[in-house]
Amino acid sequence: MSAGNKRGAFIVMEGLDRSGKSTQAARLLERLQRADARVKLLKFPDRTTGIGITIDSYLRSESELDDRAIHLLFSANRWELASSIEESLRAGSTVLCDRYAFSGIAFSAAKGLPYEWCRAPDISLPAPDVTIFLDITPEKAKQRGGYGEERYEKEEMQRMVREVFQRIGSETSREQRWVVVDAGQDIDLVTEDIWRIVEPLVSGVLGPVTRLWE
Ligand code: NYM
Ligand code: MG
Repeated sequence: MSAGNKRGAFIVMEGLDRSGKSTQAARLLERLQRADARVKLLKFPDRTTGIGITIDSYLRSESELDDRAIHLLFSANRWELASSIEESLRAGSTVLCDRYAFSGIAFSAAKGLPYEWCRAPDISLPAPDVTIFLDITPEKAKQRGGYGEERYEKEEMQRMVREVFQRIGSETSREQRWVVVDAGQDIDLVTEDIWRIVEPLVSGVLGPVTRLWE
């Protein structure tokens, strides 16, 4: 990162299950490391923390939890890492995040919880400088070898999740950019589209870290 009062960029990747998000995040990490050594890759849910272990057990259907309780745990899992995200950004690292608060809203609202209720616990989290939404139809996602065993990995559910993601995108402010990338195209073209969005941010961004929906 160049000198001056720049901080690291906060980049979030979102999408349906099987949208290719984790593959693209890994490719982007590698490319960022070549361009700028200081980059951190995070993934939500972070299944390694105490809260994350509870979430993991729920996702694998090894335990049951009230819809609102699990929603709040997903949010708490972000809050427990919020200050370290901010510190990394201020220290000049690029932070790349595989899923964030938008997944929290999309999956819980798709289950039928009220949209505004779902958004509330994530208000004031560090806001991404850009969110890249890897858009794929649920039909196409399903063709990619089918879904795994985890909760939510069903075509009908994914269809509703996509609709909520589209609503989130339409309501995101200009400053907190939401960029849609066609994730149904050739994997290398997706990588190139993502790089075109991220490359201008590699040298860091000016101004303080903003907060979600404030
Ligand atoms: N998920 C993820 C939620 O329901 N709420 C959240 O806040 C987050 C971050 O967890 N189907 C869901 C989306 C996924 C699942 O994520 C696990 P992944 O990226 O498939 O490991
Ligand atoms: Mg998944």
